[in-house]
Amino acid sequence: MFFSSEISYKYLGAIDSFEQEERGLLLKSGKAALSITVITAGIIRVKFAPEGDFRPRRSWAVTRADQDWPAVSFSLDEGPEALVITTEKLKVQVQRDPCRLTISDLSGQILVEEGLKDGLAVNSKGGVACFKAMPADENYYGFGERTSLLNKRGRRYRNWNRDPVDTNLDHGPGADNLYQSIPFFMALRPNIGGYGLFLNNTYRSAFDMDWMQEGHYSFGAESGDLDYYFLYGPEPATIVQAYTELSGRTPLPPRWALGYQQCRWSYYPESQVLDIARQLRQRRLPADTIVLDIDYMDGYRVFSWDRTRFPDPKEMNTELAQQGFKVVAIIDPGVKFEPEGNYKVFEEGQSQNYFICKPDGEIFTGYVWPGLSVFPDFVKPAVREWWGNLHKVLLDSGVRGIWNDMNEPAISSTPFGVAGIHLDIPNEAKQGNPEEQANHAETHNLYGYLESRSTYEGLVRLRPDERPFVLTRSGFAGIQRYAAVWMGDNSSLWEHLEMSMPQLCGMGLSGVPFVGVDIGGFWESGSAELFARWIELGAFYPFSRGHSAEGTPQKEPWVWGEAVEAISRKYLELRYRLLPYLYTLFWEHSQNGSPVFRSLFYHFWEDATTLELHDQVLLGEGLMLAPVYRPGMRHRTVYLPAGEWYDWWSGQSYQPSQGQTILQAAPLDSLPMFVRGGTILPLGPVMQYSDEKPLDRLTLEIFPDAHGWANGQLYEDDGLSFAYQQGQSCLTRYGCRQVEGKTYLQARRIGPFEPASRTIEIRLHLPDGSLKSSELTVDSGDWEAEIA
Ligand code: MIG
Repeated sequence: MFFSSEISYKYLGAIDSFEQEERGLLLKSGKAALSITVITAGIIRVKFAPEGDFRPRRSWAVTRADQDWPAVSFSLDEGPEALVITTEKLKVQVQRDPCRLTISDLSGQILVEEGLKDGLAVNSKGGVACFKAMPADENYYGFGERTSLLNKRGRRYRNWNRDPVDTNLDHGPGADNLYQSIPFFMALRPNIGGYGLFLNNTYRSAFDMDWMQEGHYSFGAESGDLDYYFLYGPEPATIVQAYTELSGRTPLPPRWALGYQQCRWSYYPESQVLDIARQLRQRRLPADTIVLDIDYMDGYRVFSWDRTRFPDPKEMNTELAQQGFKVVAIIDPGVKFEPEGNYKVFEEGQSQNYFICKPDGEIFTGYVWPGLSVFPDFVKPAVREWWGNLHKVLLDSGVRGIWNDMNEPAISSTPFGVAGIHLDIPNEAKQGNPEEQANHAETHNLYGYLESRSTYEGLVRLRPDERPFVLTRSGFAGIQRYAAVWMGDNSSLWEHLEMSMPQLCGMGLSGVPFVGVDIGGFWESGSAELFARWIELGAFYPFSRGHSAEGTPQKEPWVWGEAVEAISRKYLELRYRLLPYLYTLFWEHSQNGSPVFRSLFYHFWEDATTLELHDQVLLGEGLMLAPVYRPGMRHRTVYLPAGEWYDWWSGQSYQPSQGQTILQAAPLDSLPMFVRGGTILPLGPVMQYSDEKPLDRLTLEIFPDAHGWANGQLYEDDGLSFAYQQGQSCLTRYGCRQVEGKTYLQARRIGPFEPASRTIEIRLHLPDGSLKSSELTVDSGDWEAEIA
């Protein structure tokens, strides 16, 4: 481990005694305790406490409690050399002397084993760590929010949330920890598949994926138990499904949040906000959201409006709503320290003891946008409730969603603008209710997570009929339950456009589907060509938002000239046409944890070429994007895994029997896109905003596989309320079959929700490049048609 060179390791040695428990084994070695818990046939939890006492489960825990999982059967075999637990999927062997854990599948294939021959090693400095063997052909993915390419073998990463303030450099491929910590990764080997590993520890922790090239990887934390879950695949989808059963999934967002969002630091005063909205509509650039950055506030006081810049927020928001816009406003956690100022948020929080105090009991202060500020302790349930309720002012004025920034938290030792250093809340500062005895060291990584939880829960309380939209910069494992996440302050650099693919795919593999990066880049200047390429890809980000920094040139889609504006329109229109598909993918995530934006290996891991492929992505299972991310390039190679693929633009089909690389023309207005044979994509009409009108015309784009078959599905509900949780939704499955030279298309709907009446346009793409289209004037839910 690389926290400190002073750390040495000791080995656990022999097991002295053990007891069988309801879900597994409790073992003792000297004073140390080790427990092995069978969570499901494919999920094993390993906990190790060097001093023998396991930490109590925390009230804010990001994972499901052991007893909340259904009962599971396993057998225990007590051999002279080893104890062996066998589940329906796995064998967990615990060697007695020295203690070594080996997990294999039922065929005997070893999946993971200790990395040191002397067995389980533990950090001797109060921290915990362990080492695992690293097969030469194993690759590692996920790790939450990271820069660089897909595969993290050979890298080492800390988990400690921070705002990387040296922006460009800190966002480069060598960057270490950023705003989010998700101590989860997936290990994958060609032909064998793999497993996920979640380190369930909120302290500062790290993964060292064999930086020293010694043939093992290690992970550990500065304090707390060594507590990890092994999640068996073998395929990526099963691993992500298991991990999101453990850490939770993203509930359906309001459908409008999947529309394009337009942001800048900052749009103000009111006239500028209205002008941006007007431009979007006049230029027919589809968009749902205008985002207000920090300058809408009065002196950066959270939950206030600057009444000079925004004399009547409610009127402005109503006017925007009439044009179909939803307003999202930023909220930072730092509350202006204003003992004399008559500032209600500060006064209430201080009188209730809601702000974090230093170990000596004095209130902790540091500088952020409002000047000297104090920081709510979101670990306390009462603080979360209070903070959540504060959003009433914003909701009352018509704000629809909340953007949580600076919540690592980012704090400076000096006023902004004066050179200073980043200030961390002291590790020993107490947090949470006294009985939990938590401190900042244990809860630092949860600051943004718990702020987002507070916001999410507050919005549900204040507006029980509307799903919240919360966006956050910082988070921890499980953040997907409460918020969408953007990757912070990138730059208008080609490298950052490229990196967005593996970065967002890594988040999806880490359980977080609703992700995006600032389209066009936040810092730096950029160029028309870069913006064009960026919006081509960004129009497909699950969270699709254009944003730019104060002091940089304007970066809206129309500032780059007519050609780029037309490209922006083309791709934003395509996003809006694809909303039925995109929304269905979010529903799929809520069912099985699958990412929306997927690396190719998610479905094609058995094809080893995909294991390093970072520059092509899948939107769902059916649609593959191969963007251009270098200046001057008008072609690119595209890797097509074995199967059938259709060029989205030309209809040309490819049937590689093994993976094949093609050279694809990609003029400036073209993002190479391919649809996998066997797919039916549901598309709607172009709209200027997501709820402009009901889906009155549904287009089914059918791309048959080699047998002439294809499948697709469409999930629908009211897009806004929680009625879907009471069953008010419907799922329509479409199946295309070829029988004796004839092609039939069938629709079957389940669920009581009734979509608006509509016509159906059927477009059957054939392998010879031809297209057969027909129309169905009434969509009755269940139907069957022959495609002539
Ligand atoms: O100190 O609110 O990442 O998106 O525009 C900078 C101003 C604070 C950082 C966010 C960025 C936002 C900016 N914020």
